[in-house]
Amino acid sequence: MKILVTGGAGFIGGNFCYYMLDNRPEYKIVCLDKLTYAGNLSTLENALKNKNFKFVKGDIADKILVDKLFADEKFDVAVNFAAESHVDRSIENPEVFLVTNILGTQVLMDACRKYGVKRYHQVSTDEVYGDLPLNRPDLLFTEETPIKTSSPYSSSKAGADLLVHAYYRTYGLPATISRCSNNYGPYHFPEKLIPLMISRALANESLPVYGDGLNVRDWLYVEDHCSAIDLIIRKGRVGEVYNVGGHNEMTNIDIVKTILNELGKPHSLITYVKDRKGHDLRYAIDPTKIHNELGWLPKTKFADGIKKTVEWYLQNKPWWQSIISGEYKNYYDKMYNSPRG
Ligand code: NAD
Ligand code: TDX
Repeated sequence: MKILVTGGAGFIGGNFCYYMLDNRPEYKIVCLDKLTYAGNLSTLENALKNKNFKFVKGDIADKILVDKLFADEKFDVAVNFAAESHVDRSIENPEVFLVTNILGTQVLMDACRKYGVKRYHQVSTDEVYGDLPLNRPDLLFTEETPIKTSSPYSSSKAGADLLVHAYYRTYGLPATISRCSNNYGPYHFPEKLIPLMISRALANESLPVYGDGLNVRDWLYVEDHCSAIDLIIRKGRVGEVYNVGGHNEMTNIDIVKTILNELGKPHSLITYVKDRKGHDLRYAIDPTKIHNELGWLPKTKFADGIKKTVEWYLQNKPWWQSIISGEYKNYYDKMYNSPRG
């Protein structure tokens, strides 16, 4: 079995490579990644020592490169994690989101059709469903919830999902889609809420909470997302969407306070800043379908997962310190220290 993993130098794709190398030692993995600002080869340092793992630098939207890779490697399965993934960046510059997230998906699926790949899996997000009201805890996203996006990022992911469905329906491409809630864990790029707050708290810097901090996200430990994708590619039904989440809704401010408490840092570091434009209020996944059909259940409780995550950032300072000292510093200064027009 040979799997293409795109975006494997990023957060979830990297964790998925390790998950598969550990749990499916009979599989061969080829990772295709453009190494954008969010891609980090040091994430794959240990994977690169494994004879079942190979890294190829390249763009999923590069037709010629992708075609040659598929011709050479003869993949059984392709799992597409590669994406521009940060909502705030999509608000500043939508174009690259459309190119990578939509056209890149098309290029990969065309190659899957041409070379008869047995399964194409699209890693999507709960953000395609838009948001839920804060005062209706009874409402959850199911696979039947209409697509209704808020940001250029979520619109590009929704566009890709629709294209995947069209390739299944029109060409019979054996495709599946997973829509997961917010992930957290090792190798998470420090522009996202949890690693941003950990890295800034450790430096005794202010923690920028958008708006009133009461927006709700549904957090899942990254390894549980990886186990769901592994199940879907082996046992999921083609043409189907599977929601992935562990019923763990928390307000942003509670997340930030939990991190400060874990690190023994004062709550006075919290600074309320201008809200994100179009900021989604609440995400909450109903994972009944993947549980009933495939028997998936998350293993890691938030209280344990956040401890493990904080510990990982304490033990792996060189990984994130090299990121925040580079180009990322200019991004932070631009995004947070100048008014959002
Ligand atoms: P990430 O930003 O950490 O990593 C993305 C990776 O894709 C990087 O290694 C980057 O170099 C690579 N990449 C970007 N453009 C590329 C291109 N054109 N060609 C090849 N490689 C390219 O993202 P992540 O948080 O790991 O998210 C992975 C996937 O999971 C995305 O599709 C995202 O939409 C989805 N998702 C993320 C979350 C979350 O909480 N992070 C939740 C649900 C779904
Ligand atoms: O500095 C910040 N302050 C803040 O209050 C940042 C970066 C975020 N936030 C808030 C915004 C959100 O309500 O925290 C929440 C989480 O923000 P992000 O980490 O940017 O994640 P989110 O916008 O929820 O999107 C994430 O989950 C779905 C991923 O980045 C997406 O790729 C995934 O699809």
